[in-house]
Amino acid sequence: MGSKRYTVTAALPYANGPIHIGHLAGAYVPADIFSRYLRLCDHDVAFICGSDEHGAAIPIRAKKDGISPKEVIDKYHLLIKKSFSEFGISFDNYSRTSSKIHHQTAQEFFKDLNSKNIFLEKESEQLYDEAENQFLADRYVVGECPKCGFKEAYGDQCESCGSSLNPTELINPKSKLSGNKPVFKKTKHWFLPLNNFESFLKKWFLVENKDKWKTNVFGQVKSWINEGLKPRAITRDLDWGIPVPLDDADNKVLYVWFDAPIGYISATKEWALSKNKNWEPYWKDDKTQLIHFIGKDNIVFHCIIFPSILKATNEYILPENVPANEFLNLEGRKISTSKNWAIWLHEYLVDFPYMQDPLRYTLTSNAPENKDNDFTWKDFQAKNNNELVAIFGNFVNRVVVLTHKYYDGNSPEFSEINDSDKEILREIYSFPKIIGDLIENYKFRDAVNTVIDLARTGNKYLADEEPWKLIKTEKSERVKTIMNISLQICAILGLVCEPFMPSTSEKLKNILNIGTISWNDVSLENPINLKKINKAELIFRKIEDEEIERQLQKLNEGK
Ligand code: B3M
Ligand code: ZN
Repeated sequence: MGSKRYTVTAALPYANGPIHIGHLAGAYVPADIFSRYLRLCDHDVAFICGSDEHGAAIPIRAKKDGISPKEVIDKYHLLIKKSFSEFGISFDNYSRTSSKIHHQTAQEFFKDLNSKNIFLEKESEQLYDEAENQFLADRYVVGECPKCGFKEAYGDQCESCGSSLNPTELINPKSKLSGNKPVFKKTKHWFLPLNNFESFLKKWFLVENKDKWKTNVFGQVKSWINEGLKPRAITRDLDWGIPVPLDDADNKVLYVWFDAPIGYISATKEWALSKNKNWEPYWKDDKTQLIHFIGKDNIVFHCIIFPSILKATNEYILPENVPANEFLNLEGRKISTSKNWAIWLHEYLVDFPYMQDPLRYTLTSNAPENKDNDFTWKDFQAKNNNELVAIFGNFVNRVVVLTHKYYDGNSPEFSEINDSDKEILREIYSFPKIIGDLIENYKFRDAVNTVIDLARTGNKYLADEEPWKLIKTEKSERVKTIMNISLQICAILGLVCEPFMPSTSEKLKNILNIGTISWNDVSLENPINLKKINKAELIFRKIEDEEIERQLQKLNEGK
């Protein structure tokens, strides 16, 4: 089919620390489910991500660790890339913004918009740290939020109320470098006059596509637009970042939030180059669907600022959707890197080898789709033991073991079929469509819970039909029908669990001796026919209390 082209992006993580479960639940797991599903529908997909290596976060981290910014990004880029790949996040390209292709792409964007007179060039008084001889933008300065009073708000954003700020709006600002009170000093910057984009944004976001956005996304953007949009500086006085490509811009770099989203484009170019493809349709063909997966703190950048930049080029497409998630808490508390209150992906992968899928499953079935949600280790254990092991794994295991016992592993042919069989067949073949529709509507929780419902349906069918009793009677012929249908349920499970639990799907398909199946090729009219199946193998294992206690202890001790 290959009917549609999709460019799917997941927020570029800052290369100043490892990935934790909050990141995974917010953007990467849903983006991966979505991309894997689209590929199974034979669509043309570019699933794009990479490390965000600019911005104040990097040099601040470097200073803290006593290493260079370059050492910081190299260390974390590799760690993040490796852990994503081990976790089964199926990026087509995981790039980085320190790459040459990205510097060039971001500079060309700036030059293009500058030549179109989109920007405003303005001198203004900015905060300056005299001891460090440095202007204080973004994360270099903290102070009281003028909106909510939070004491540790950053120069660009208050993490407590989510407001976007200018450093000069902070009450009692303090330099992050020296701790000193900054002075004002004049400097020139380039601004994106968001006020000029107000009518475009109102029409495009608030009217034309009104019903497409998730309510949490719509609400945030609407209140932003209605508060009135102001010009926003897109350059910085910093020595870490992409140089502003103009002669009169010495020692100035592009604002990290100007260059980072362009990173999606550079990463697409890099990928296309490696595949001998043309990158442009992925960003310029209006039949392409561009979808940004992000956490809620990135909403304004993806729904207001980046679309304004794209619009200003007059060439690029706008996002079809931005299905942002809310936050995931951990054991009732906000995840915090500095307090080490987190579950780090690279550590999880060591502590729970070959157990990617139970974490992917838990993060999805408990995803913070519409409101903040809580991850607890007990819940993780319960979901694994009571749902994956007891429902999904148990069903598959019973079917495979019985098929070997009764038919030497051959999927039995059957001749008779009754009304309840017909009913169950109709039901099970409706699952791919139902689950696919939920995924297409970004309802990943409902989608994965429906996968478990299919396994439940299978268990109920077996329990109702009791083939283990019939096999000993004159009705043993009927067992062929029951086992054949049960095997078909297993095969559909192998297909529909793939986006959520790719390793499980692979194991299951190996047991059933089937290859890749296209999502839309499976139907009542075109049922899956199995032949000889392989021996049962464990697809899920129970998680013991001690394993959970060890993790809780590790968390509470801060390691
Ligand atoms: N680097 C991630 C964050 O805010 C930020 C996203 C960039 S997406 C273009 O945590
Ligand atoms: Zn605030």
